[in-house]
Order: sequence, then C-alpha cells, then structure tokens
Amino acid sequence: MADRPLIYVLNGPNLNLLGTREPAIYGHDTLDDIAGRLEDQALELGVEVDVRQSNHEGHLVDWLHEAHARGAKAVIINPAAYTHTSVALLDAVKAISVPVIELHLSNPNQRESFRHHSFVGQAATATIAGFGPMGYALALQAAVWL
Ligand code: CA2
Repeated sequence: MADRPLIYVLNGPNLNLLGTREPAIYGHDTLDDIAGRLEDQALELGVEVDVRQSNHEGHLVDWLHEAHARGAKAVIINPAAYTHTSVALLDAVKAISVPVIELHLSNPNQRESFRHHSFVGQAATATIAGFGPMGYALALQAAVWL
C-alpha cells in the first residue's frame, strides 16, 4: 500500500507538562492523551502523524527542515513560548514549502500583552487558538484539506 501523507505535529517548551499543571488554562489532557487521539484520527483520515515535543528551539527548527526534506503534507506546530520570541522559527517556517498551521491551546490574544505577537504566525498558513486540546483535532482535520 502507498505511504499515507505525513503530518508533523510539533510541540514546544513546557508542553511536556500538559495535564499536570495549570488545567484551567491548558486542560486536563496530557500530550500523550492528545497524541493517542491524533493517531486514531489520522487512521480514519488516511494520513500518518508524527507527534513530537521539545524544550529546545533548535530541535523545533531541525524538525521543520526535516518535515520539508521528508515531503510532509503539513506541519501543525504549537511553538509555546517560542511563538512570541523566535525569529529562528519564523525563518524556518518561511524557508520550507510545507504548509504550517500554528496552534495554541489557549487564546493568546486574551492573555498578557506579550503573548499578542506571534513570529510564527507571520509565516504560518493559518492559526487555530483557544479551543483547548480539541484544537489539535481541528488542526489535523484542516491539514488534510490543505
Ligand atoms: O496556548 C498555548 O498553547 C500556548 O502556546 C502555550 C504556551 C504559552 O507560552 C503560549 O503563549 C500559548 C505555554 C505552554 C506551557 O505549557 C504548560 C503546560 C502545563 C503546565 C505548564 C505549562
């Protein structure tokens, strides 16, 4: 059988703590819970997901390059705090020809003013924010139709 289209789901710093702290902001699901559901959803949609998390900016840059090199159909990325600081991630998103969906659990525009600016959002194809863990499912559904 032919390979299924590949969708990277990248997660930035501190998202390894999901489900263990600040549930009022980020929900009760762990990243493993989310990854498990995405894998089930991917099977139904006929795609493959590769879900990763790193606390290191350079890993996220490398993975964006890798998604391009492997011919990924799309990247879904929650850059976490690097959203608001990282020119390196902006440059990496610009450098690849893979569509990138920026994703946030919370709605950063309703939070502190330092979260209102997104470097990644300047180059992303689209942004999904404020739906909690369900945002990952919405992003995967959207990525299939890009
Ligand atoms: O809402 C989002 O998804 C964010 O990307 C989350 C980032 C935040 O810096 C962005 O402004 C918006 C923070 C991720 C921290 O994750 C934690 C999870 C559980 C407990 C503590 C932190």
